[in-house]
Amino acid sequence: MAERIVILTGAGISAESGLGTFRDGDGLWSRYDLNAVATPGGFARDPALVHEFYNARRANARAAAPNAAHRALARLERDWPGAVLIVTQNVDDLHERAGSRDVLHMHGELAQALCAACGARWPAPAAMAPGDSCPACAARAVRPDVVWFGEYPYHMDRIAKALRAADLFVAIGTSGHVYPAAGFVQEAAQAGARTLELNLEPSATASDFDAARFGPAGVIVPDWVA
Ligand code: BJW
Repeated sequence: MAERIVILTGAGISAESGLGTFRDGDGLWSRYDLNAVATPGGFARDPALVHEFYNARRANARAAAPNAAHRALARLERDWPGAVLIVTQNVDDLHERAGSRDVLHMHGELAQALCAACGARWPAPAAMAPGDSCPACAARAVRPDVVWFGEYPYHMDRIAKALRAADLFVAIGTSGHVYPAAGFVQEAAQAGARTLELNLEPSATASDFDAARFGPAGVIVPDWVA
């Protein structure tokens, strides 16, 4: 197939798997102060609170199962090998567990631990805690391997290249409030891609898309893939 499809996913695609979104009425940011749990400064001030936040989310993600939307995207990739790239802002591994292979986690992964001193990465234990030491360099600088506000998202070179080459850009279940991901629709459109939003309701960047379908991801994503 000549089509190259870049699919950006956000918390909304995992909502029907029971994982909370951030900015919906009952979302994580209604219960937690994002400055306390999702910034380098918050981690420096209270690492125990930040570990507690991510330990709980890691446990929830491990207990969750992929839903019909994750499975539909995995089917799309199987049907069009080499044509589909998923760029996810999500730190869960539900795309991979549904069978998707070409997945970039631009905001990191709950399943990984990162040493802020030497950059080593290893599978995160169920419960991380302040004072844990790095298995590679022994520094007590262990953190969740996630991208906080003010930090540089991962895989940006590969994402920029894919957006420039895309024929179709699809955003699924993301509010369009967090950059640089919220700017991808404009980057892809400027490079000539058609753009489609699949979301429960119009995002902050809805007017940038050529087309949209609204409803629960578990319904509208399989409908779109079919
Ligand atoms: C459903 C559904 C269902 C519900 N079916 N849909 C001023 C202007 C512009 C930018 C900035 C600025 N000031 C600061 C910045 C930069 C900052 C930023 O964007 N801030 C904004 C808040 C303004 N960004 C950064 O700091 C980033 N780094 C950076 O910019 O580096 C410099 C740089 C510049 C240029 C190029 C490259 C680099 C880093 C951002 C890191 C975000 N980190 C978090 C937490 C870490 C991971 C984690 O703990 O999980 O990532 S914040 C949080 O938001 C998380 C998410 O990945 C991210 C996006 O949220 P998402 O996925 O959109 O979720 P929600 O809840 O917002 O939306 C859910 C959607 O689903 C809604 O639309 C619902 O309707 C829908 N939905 N149920 C379908 N069943």
